Amino acid sequence: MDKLREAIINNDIWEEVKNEEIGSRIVFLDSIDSTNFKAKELASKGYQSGTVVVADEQTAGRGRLGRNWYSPAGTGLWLSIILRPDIPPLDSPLLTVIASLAVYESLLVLEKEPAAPEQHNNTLQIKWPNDILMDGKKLAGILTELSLGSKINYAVVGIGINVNQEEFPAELSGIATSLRREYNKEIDRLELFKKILISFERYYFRLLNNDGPQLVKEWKGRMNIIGKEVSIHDNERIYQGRVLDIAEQGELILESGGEIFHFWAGDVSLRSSPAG
Ligand code: BT5
Repeated sequence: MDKLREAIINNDIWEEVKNEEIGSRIVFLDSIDSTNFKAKELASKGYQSGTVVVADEQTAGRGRLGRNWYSPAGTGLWLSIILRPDIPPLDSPLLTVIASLAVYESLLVLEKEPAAPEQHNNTLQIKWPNDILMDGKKLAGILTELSLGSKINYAVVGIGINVNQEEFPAELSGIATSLRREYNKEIDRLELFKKILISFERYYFRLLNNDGPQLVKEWKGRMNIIGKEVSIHDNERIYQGRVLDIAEQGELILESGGEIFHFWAGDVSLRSSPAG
């Protein structure tokens, strides 16, 4: 039996990660349309904050704006975390910030392990607002969804990481990569999953303890975008300009044609090298 499935079904993970909240309940599914859909359904039924939904395969994995997220069986980490954070709705972009910091940190540990092949640079980078790239190709994506009233009723933070895919479909092969491809070896999904739960909880508790501005600083430090000339596709419009900063709620500040724009979402490409 697959180690990840076995550990979840046997309830081994909670003991090992020693978290207080994240992973306090873990639901494993062999196949599901989308772990985010499932997590939203469970959250609306009252499942506790910290519940994690993990699937071996997603048949309708989702990116932002209803895009597809390719999630074949046995190869990736496809998971969604239910949260009930007591933070203002305006701070909700920070949930994506902490998720990408947690993924980044968990992958960085891997990078320090020996046996990484020399032919790759293995440069990890966060790409605003929701991607983790390695050598410019997308390794992981995050999709945060909210149920809002005057407060956040619940949030679902979906994380997709390409772990052991050897190949990608033609339309993704130029833009996507996996840990397997970058390191030339099989990566243990269970170990990576545990690292993510531990790291996510640490960042999450910092967020709840009003450490948002510092978290954004750390996030910004893992990007390479300030001062760059970029195009941003947002709501059917394309804005071209220079990135001035990433501000306190994680929003990107762009100077374009003498005007200043704030973006909370959007697809960014560098104007000199349209990657990602
Ligand atoms: C994202 O959207 O990057 C968010 C992806 C979130 C996936 C997780 S998996 C667990 C949870 N359950 C879900 O249903 N979703 C979450 P976006 O920035 O919109 O990027 C989507 C684009 O990435 C697609 O249009 C493709 O171009 C590309 N793409 C699709 N599958 C990919 C993959 N496996 N690896 C890299 N790129 C991919």
